[in-house]
Amino acid sequence: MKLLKCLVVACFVVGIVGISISADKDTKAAGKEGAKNLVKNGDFEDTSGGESSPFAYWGFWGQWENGMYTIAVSKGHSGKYCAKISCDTKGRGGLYYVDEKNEMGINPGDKIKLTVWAKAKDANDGRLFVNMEGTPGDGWATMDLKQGTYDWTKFEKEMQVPYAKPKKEGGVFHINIYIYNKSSGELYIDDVSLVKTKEAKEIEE
Ligand SMILES: [Ca+2]
Repeated sequence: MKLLKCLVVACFVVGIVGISISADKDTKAAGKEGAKNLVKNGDFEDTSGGESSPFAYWGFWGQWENGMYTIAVSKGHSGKYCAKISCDTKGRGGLYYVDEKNEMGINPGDKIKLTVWAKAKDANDGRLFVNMEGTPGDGWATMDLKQGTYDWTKFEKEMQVPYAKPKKEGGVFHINIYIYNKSSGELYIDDVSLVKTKEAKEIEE
């Protein structure tokens, strides 16, 4: 009977805080093995984005290096949606997650695991890669995605966040995730996840 009572209370509480719980669940959906995915909308299900991208929390720019890339909502690997990047003119386009306030809570020395699911069609003659940016500098770690034509594939890399000081006064240490496309064709991205695998215990300057 005690268990039943607990269940009734739990249901009541869930009813009250239902909105926050479901939002939290969305954030965790792309995480693996119980580790919390620190990337918001890593599963691209929230398509209430801003000016540069249809996806909440994600930005996009398609015209680096004289390129012309566009971004759109497409059928997902998980859930309903994913991000589709199409090339009109080869150059460099990028889908990015900027975390200037360090809401992910990343510290120098932390060990993290980055996971990206990708699918491609005729993505040729140019690098597809994740570039880790932010306080430690652009490209402090990179992870290449496969070129060519292939179905949903998981790409994963463990990395350690280097020590660096914010350049601006009052700036906070943070890292950003840039997914760059220098290929032709189409690239689909879903289930971007960044989890901490080990916290930094002691940082030496
Ligand atoms: Ca999705």
